[in-house]
Amino acid sequence: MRLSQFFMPTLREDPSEAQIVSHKMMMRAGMVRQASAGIYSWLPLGLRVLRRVETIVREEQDAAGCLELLMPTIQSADLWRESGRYDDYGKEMLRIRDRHDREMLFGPTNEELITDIFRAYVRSYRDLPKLLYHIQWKFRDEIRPRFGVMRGREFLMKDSYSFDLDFEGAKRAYNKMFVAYLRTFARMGLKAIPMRADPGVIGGDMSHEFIILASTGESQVYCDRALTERDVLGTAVDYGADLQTEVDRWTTPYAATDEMHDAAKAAALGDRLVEARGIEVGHIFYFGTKYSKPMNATVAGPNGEPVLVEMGSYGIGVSRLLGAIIEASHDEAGIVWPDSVAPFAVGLVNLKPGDGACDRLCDDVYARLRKAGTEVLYDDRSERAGVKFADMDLIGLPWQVIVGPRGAKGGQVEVKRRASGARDELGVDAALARIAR
Ligand code: 5CA
Repeated sequence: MRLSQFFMPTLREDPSEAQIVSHKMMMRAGMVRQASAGIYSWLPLGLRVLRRVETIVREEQDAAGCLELLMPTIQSADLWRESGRYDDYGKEMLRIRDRHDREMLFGPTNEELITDIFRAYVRSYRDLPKLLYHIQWKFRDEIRPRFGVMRGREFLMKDSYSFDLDFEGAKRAYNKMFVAYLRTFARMGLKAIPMRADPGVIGGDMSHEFIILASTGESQVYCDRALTERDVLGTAVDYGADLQTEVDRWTTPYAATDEMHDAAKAAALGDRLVEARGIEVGHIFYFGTKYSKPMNATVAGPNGEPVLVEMGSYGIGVSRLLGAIIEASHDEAGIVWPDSVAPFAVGLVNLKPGDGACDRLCDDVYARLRKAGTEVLYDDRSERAGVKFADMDLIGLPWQVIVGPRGAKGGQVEVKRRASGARDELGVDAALARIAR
């Protein structure tokens, strides 16, 4: 992609409304634009990252044996009356009337709708277990939307739902999702710590939040220092492993959110106790028959009698993750995208467009990178070098290839790794080999 033809409206100054670094940088990099409070348009650069994050989430759900479907954003109030949540949900639910004066709503989550789909088709315990998910926009009329995409009113969520015959089955599904979450966040370069959580309005009695520690986080958390020091990236557990052992390994050290905080247990940790702020990027719940009972979702059990299905739900804040990744990975100059979610792998900077040697060398590098299937953003604009460097650092692509008139004559380019700042003067072949590594 040539930057001269791209649409990336970067800003020199921090927007005044942005309070935390991820919000500032997303605005400055031209990733999103606020449409109204807590509602954002995704500009091309932001959308590319959102898609990357979504793809990792999807691949890990698929790997866990979860089946993707797609439910609508607009739901009928009737289903929510059946579960009893239509009144409980309060002002956070955006309620709408259609032209026939029927009560509708913009879905804040999908337990009711998925339970309705399940009960319409699934008849026998032999059809269990079932694990279904979708990735869809949600709306919650948050009282204080803030921090950009971190606490939006409209936001993209991955939500999965499990259906099992008994508690043991439900626990297996819960453990599968637990492990899928460890893998998902690790692939994004995030250290996400599972913490005992309050199931809240979703209900139930087994629940974990996955938390990224960050001083700007909205959640107060308490945990054993050992957890913060663990190398989360090493937990690429596969589903052949004993999942219960894996889950126990991650949940035995003390880690809890504010509501579940146990002062006595925490005190026992002594100076190993970490009190910190965190960003909730995922939340998993087991809630048994909380929805299947009022909505009468049953299957015929082994002896022919109807059995209420045991359920759980499992959410990931897909759009929130962009903010969380930036909070976890940036420096003074801008964002430092992990390779796995970067909008382009390489930024190619032509310091002197119009100079024959620079143009030829850039065209060559650009063509060869594209041929190798590497996504590259080519800054071919006639801007000052300082502007180009600042923009490139701000948007945080993992590699920069910088081509200036002096080096270009001798066929040399500069390769810079954004994360470390390490730079090398290399010939084109060596530069391409370095990036491909
Ligand atoms: N039905 C359950 C699980 S599928 C549920 O809705 N869980 S939740 O309320 O915890 O939301 C799941 C995830 O969505 C959260 O962990 C968080 O990462 C994200 N999320 C929730 N509210 C917002 C919001 N206002 N803005 C951005 N992300 C949000």
